[in-house]
Parts: sequence; structure tokens; C-alpha cells
Amino acid sequence: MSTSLRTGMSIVAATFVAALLSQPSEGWKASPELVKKLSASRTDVNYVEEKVPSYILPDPLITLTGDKISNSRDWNRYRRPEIAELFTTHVYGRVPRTPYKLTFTTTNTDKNALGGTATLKQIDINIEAAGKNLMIHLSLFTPNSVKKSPVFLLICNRSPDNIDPSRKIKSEFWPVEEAIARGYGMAAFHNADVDPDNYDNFKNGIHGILDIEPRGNDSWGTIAAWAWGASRCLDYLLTDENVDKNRIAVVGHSRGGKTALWAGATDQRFSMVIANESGCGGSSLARRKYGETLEIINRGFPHWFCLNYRKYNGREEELPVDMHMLMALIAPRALYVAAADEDLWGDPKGSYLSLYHSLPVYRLFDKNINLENFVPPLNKQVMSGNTGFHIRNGEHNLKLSDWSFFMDFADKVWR
Ligand code: GTR
Repeated sequence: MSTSLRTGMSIVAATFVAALLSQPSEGWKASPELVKKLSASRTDVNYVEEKVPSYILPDPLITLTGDKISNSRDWNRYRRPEIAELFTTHVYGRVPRTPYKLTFTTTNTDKNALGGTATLKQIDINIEAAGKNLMIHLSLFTPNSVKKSPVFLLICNRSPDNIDPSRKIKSEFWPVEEAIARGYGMAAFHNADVDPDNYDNFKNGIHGILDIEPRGNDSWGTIAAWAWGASRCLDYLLTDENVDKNRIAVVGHSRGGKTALWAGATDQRFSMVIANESGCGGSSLARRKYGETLEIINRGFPHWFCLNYRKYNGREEELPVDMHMLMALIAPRALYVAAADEDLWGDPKGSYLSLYHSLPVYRLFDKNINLENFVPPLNKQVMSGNTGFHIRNGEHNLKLSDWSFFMDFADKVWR
């Protein structure tokens, strides 16, 4: 370890690894018909693999001062905080330090839910600061067959009907009955409880409560706010007698998947992260500029990221990070990435590559981790150590078949 690293001296060097992988015939490839159709519908978006620019990725194991990290201790001590800080400053933004009061009120307990197989609790999580407050409504089902169960916490970015605690409406987005039957607890909250999903210059939601200091270019956006909300739900889950606190997963789809990755990166109490079709600003490599790009996402959703992120519109190669490094922040904890073959907007190949290129960090903890260097075939789950991936056939959505793969992964890593 160099003196400069030990004394935390300034940023001088960056070393890069080449990142292009070949795709053998057994691996997944985008359907040429779909590529043609999507390319015709949006001429400003690249869906053609051959048009992906050549790029080099920042090496997750080389520090900003040019030192090579070769063991988990140095990773945790030097490089991990450095990468977390880069994502905070340039991508998701910084949570303000405003003190707040957190209280939990259980408003409903039903020990005989789902025909007696589960216990349902509904908890109001109240956040109060400077005389204002905000409430996150958390629902939690735990199986009655075990004393303490592992739990999946879903960040719901669809309408609240999808997480109906009365179970009058059942959605594949949150398949509680199936999870309970497999011995898993299911928790969920609606993202808009924490921050509404619209741009109002950060006045509403939790921003209206905690943003007391003037906002800067690195102030938190809405994804960071949702991730923070997931952590407040976790604060509660860790107190619940029916929850196994060492086995809590954060799960999200699409914008919720981007959020799950950042929640897992910032809160190491989550022991598993599942990012379903999280695409740009989530699982897919920015430098590929395939499907949705930084410019498109920052224009379409100006509230999701910090203002600094906009500086990289069309200049992805200048980002000091790429999404393999976000995944590396989750190591050595369990990480599952999923994609769908019709969701080229979210770049399935770029999502697999992020996972693949995070593996050098995972290997600091488990030298046997290894995934193939090509995107796996359709509907074939791949798992190695604490990592896993699948690409499902069909549309951009979170479906029961995705959950079934997530639970197979959890069966393996949480056995
Ligand atoms: C899209 C957005 C994606 C993804 C998706 C979703 O419109 O471009 O990045 O997050 O919404 O959340 O369903």
C-alpha cells in the first residue's frame, strides 16, 4: 500500500480494464427482428450490438492513487469507501445529515393471515424533523411455519394495488402466497411514500423534510431517497421478532431495481440485493450506450439522480465509475441480477457484463466465484458463490417466474 493511499492523498491515476466479451452461439443474443423494430421506432437510440462503441472500464481494484487492491481487508478499508464516494458525488447524490426522529407503530397484526399460514403486520414508519413528518407504510407477511424467516423487501414502484396487504388483489409483482409457501417472508413499501416520482425541484417527499441546507450538485435525488426509505424499512425489520435479521433481501424492478442496488451499496445490513431489469443508472454499463443512455434518463427523469450526473450526458466514458463498481460495493453479500429479452431499453447484455466485471472484487472474498464470459441462454439461471443471473423471455416486468428464480437463488445462498 503506497504512502499516498494511506494518507488519503489526491486523485492522480486511474487504470482501466478492457471489457468486451464475445458471445458464443449458446449464449443469449437480442432478436434481430426486435432490434430492427426498436431501431425504427427510435432512431436516436442504439439497439445494434455492432454499434456499441469500444470502451474501457475503470478497474474496480485500482485505487484513485494507482494502488492495486489484492485482499478483502484493503478493499474494505480503501477502495470500497472511495467507490461509494464516487457514486455518491457523481451519480445518486448525498443524503443530508439532518437529524430526524424515527418511530414505528404497528397498526394491524393478523396472526391468521393467508388461511393461517402467515402473520401479517402493517407498520407505520414515521420520520419527523423540524416539525414536519412523513409516513412510510410497510406491510410484512411472515410464514407461521418458522420462528424467524428470511424476508424479501420489495421497493414497489408500481401502483400500490400491486402490494395489497388485504390480498384481495394479487399481483405477480409481489407474490406473497408463493413466497410464504416456500418459507420466505415478504415485505413491501410504496416508493411514493418516501418521495413522489415526479420532478418538482426536490420540494416534496422526504426532500421537503430533510433538505434543510441549500442543495448542491451532489445532493440526493429521488433514487437515493427511495434507497434511504428502504433502509428505514430495514430499521424496522431488524426489530421484528419473526424476521431473521441476517437474511433480509432488498428487491426492486426497473427504477426500483436501480434503487435496490444503491440501497444495497449504501446499507450493508441488507444481506442480499436483487435488481430486476434495472437498466440505465442500475445494472447496465453506461459506457455501452445501448438502449437508454444517461442523456435520455436525465432528460426524462431529472429528479432521479444528483445534478452532477447530468455532466456525463453523452460523455459516459468520462464517468469515474461504471455499474460493475456499483455491484462490487455489494460484495461479498448476495447479488442477483435479472433481465428480460424484450427489454432491450434496459440492455440485458450490459447488465450481465456489469455483474461479470464485478467478480474480481467478489473473488477477494471467494476465489472460486466464476461466471461464463458470455450472456447465459434464455431462461437458464446461472449462479456462482453469492452471485446469480437470469434472462427471462418476454416483456419488461417483474413476474412470478422472476421471483421463482430469486427464491431458487435464496435457497442456495441462504441454505
Ligand atoms: C422507464 C425508464 C427506465 C426504467 C423504467 C421503469 O421509462 O426509462 O429507466 O426505470 O421506466 O421504471 O419501469
